Amino acid sequence: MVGTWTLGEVGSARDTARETARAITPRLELEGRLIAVSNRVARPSATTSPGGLAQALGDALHVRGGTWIGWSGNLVADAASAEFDLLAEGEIVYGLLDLPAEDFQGFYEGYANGVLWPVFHGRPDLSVHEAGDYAAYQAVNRAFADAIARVAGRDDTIWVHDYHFLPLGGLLRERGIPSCVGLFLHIPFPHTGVFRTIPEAEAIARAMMGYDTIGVQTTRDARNLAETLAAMGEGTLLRRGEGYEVFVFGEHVRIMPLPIGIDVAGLRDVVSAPPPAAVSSFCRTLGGRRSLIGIDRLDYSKGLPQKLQGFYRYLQTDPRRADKVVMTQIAPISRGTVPAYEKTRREVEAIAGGIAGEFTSLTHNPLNFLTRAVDRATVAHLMARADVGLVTPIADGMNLVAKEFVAVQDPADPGVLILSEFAGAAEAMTSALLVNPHDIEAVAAAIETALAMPREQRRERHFSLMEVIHDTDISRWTERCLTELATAAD
Ligand code: ADQ
Repeated sequence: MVGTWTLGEVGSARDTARETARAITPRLELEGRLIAVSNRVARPSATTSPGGLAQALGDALHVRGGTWIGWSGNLVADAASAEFDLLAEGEIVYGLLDLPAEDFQGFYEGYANGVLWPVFHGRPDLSVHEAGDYAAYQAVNRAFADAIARVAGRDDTIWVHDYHFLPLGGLLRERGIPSCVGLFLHIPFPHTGVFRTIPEAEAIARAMMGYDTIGVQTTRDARNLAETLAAMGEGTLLRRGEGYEVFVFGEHVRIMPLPIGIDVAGLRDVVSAPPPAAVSSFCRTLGGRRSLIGIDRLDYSKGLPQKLQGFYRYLQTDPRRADKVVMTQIAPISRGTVPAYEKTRREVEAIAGGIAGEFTSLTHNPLNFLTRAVDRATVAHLMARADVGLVTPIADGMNLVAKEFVAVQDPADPGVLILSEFAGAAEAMTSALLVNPHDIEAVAAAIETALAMPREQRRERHFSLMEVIHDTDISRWTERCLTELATAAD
C-alpha cells in the first residue's frame, strides 16, 4: 500500500495522491501517464480468473505501465467513509475505490446491467427501471470522477472503459480535468430508436460528449453512436477516416471503430503446456467421437438457448448422430440475481434436460453442460481439441471466445468456427461459418457442414481468420487506441 485517502479529503491530500501515483509509475513520467478506469481491476495477486475486459486491460497496462483505477471490492456504509487506496504491483499502480453499498446495487445491477446492458444489446424489453437506480449510477460516476481528479495530471491520458462510465467524460470536464479523456465501449451501441427508450437518454448523450474520443468495436457501432449523438441534439456529423466526428451540444467528439483482440502469444503458451489432467481424461472418454465446444457467460445476449436448440435439431435430424458427437457447453452463472438471467438459465437448463432425456444412452451422453466456472487453461485446452467451436450470440460487442478458439487450433488440422453474424467479431471474421442464431435450422446445418468440412477448406479458412486475429492482437489494439487518444489530445 502506498497511500490512502478518503474521498472527503482535498488540497494537500490531493497533491500527495497525484505525486505518489506519478512517483511510482516512472516509465511514463516524461510523456504523461496512462490512467485506465474500469469497474473491476485485475490485480496479479488475485486468485479469480479475470473477464474479457479485465484481461485486455491488464495486458495493455502490463506492456506500458500506468495507473488503473477501479472499485476496490469493498462496500462501505456511506460516501464519507469510502477510501481511495493507491498500491503498486508490478508495472501497474492500482487506485482502488470503496463504494457505498446503497449506491453500488443501483449502479451495477440496477442501471448498468438492468438498463444499459439490455438496451445496448437490443433488448429494451428486458430493461427494468427502478426508482433511484439512475441517481446511484450518477453518484458512483461522480465518486470515480473525484478519485480520478486526485491523481490525474495535465499530461496524463485517461482511458475509460465501458458502459458503467458513460457520463464520466462530462463529469471530468466539469471538474476542469485538462487531460485527454477517451472511452472504449466494449458492448454494441444500438440504433437511435432503441437508445431513446432509456428515459435518461439525452442526459447520457450530453455527458458522453465530454469525451475527446470514443472507441467502439465495429463500424456498425460507430455509425449507430455517431448518428445517435448527432440526432439527440440536432447536431452534425462528419466522416473521418473509418470513423466520425460529431458536433452537438456545443462539443465535439471523435468516434472510431477499434476492434479488440486477444493476447495471441500468451494463449499459444497456455496450450503449448501439457493439458490439465481433466482435459486428458475427457479426451480419453471421447473414444474417437467428434467434439463441439461452447464457452460463454450465462447471459441472454450470448444466444445459449438458440445454440442448444440448434444442436438439439442436429441430433433430431438423424438420432444416430448422438453416439458420434459430444458437445461441451461451459456457461458459468453470471449476474444471477438479475431476473432476466434467472429466466435464461431456466430456459437453457430445460433444453439441456430435453437433449439429455432424449439422447443420453446407458453408455454415452452427447451433451456436457456445465454452469460451474472453469479455469482459463482448461478452457483453452478444451478449445484446442474441439472439432467445432460454436459462438452464437444474439448480440455481442466483439466476442473474444471466437478469436481464442481460432488462435488455439492446430493450423495443419484446424477445427471450424461457427459464428453468429450478430457478434462484433463477424465483421472481420468472414471466413468463419456465419449463421443467424435465431435460425435454428441454419445452426443445425452449420454443425453438419463444419463436421464434414474437408481439411483443405478448414486450413484455408483458418489461415484467413488468423490474419484477422494477428491484426487485432491485444498489443496492436492497445497501440491503436493510444494513438487515437494521442491524436485526439493534439
Ligand atoms: P464478455 O461478455 O465477458 O466481454 P467475451 O468477449 O466472449 O465476453 O469473453 C471474455 C473472456 O472471458 C474470454 O477470454 C473468454 O475466454 C472468457 N470466458 C467467457 N466465458 C467463459 C467461461 N464459460 N469459462 C471461462 N472463461 C470464459 C465483453 C463484451 C464482449 C467483448 C469483451 C472484450 O461483452 O463483446 O468481446 O468485453 O471487449
